[in-house]
Amino acid sequence: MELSLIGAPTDIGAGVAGCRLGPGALRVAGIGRGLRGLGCDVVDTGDIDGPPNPMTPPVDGYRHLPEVIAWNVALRDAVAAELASGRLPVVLGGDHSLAIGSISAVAAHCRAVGKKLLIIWVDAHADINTSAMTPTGNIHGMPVACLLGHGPDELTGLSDQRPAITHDQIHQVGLRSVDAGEKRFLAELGISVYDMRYLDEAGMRRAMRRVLASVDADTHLHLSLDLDFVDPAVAPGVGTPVVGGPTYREAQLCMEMIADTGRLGSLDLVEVNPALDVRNTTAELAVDLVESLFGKSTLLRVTDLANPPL
Ligand code: NNH
Ligand code: MN
Ligand code: MN
Ligand code: MN
Repeated sequence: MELSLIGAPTDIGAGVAGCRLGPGALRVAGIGRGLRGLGCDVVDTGDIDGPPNPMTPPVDGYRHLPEVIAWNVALRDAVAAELASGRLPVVLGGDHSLAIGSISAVAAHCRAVGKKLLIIWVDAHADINTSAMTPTGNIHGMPVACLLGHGPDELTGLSDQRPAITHDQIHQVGLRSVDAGEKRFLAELGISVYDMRYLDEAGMRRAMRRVLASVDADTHLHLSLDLDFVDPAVAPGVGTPVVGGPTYREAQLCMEMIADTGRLGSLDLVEVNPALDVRNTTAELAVDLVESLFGKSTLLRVTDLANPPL
């Protein structure tokens, strides 16, 4: 597996500063070393560039819109370049607004090479606000809406077509903090959501079996992993923690089941905020999860996609 790390050190989309330090923390936690240890060929392309965080209030429902656009154009181009050279991009965020640029590039690439894109959005939040419904103006709460065509032209138009993706190309897992407008919008659009209530009742395994049911040899899986997905007792270094999240092992199972498909094609690691962390716990957790995602397992495993374990 040939991977490229792409650092995107910004928090312009978040309400709390600090996840600009995420790429460095993930590198210190050993993301490159961990992946190389699994036999991956890893190139660290360094950090992309963009404007500083002006720390100004929202204007017309968006905080820092020009800066968010600039970072996402740069990231879209960096992700597109790695995909074009046949390498799997691993975006080291940065806040979750970066998924707009990342997934816009992935969606265009999939159309160019004839692959079916499926996005797994793993998060405590739905990130489907628009400027009309956002309670904060923070654009890290809006990337799903933008990718589906609801948002400013400069963000909805970053892929080869608008919208970049359709509602049936995304599954959301782990939600437990959804704003009032978002609840209506998720229902209206018919998005597939496995919220904490579902995970409590049916378990991570059943959720992931359903998420992955349509995956076949032509599928490109994109995982957008917001570290606030994991319970804050395990992942304290995030800007918007929400109690009642998955345990360490539930999060690992989610990663392991994605790994078993062998179809992971791109990855966002976002919302790690070292300024709020306890030592480097959350970046180290992210590295553990990524190792599972790229095949680390306790025992030797034979994956038979045609006959999955019951
Ligand atoms: N829903 C809130 C908002 O739009 C919080 C979003 N925060 C996140 N999303 N970290 O993943 O501001
Ligand atoms: Mn998010
Ligand atoms: Mn979140
Ligand atoms: Mn439908």
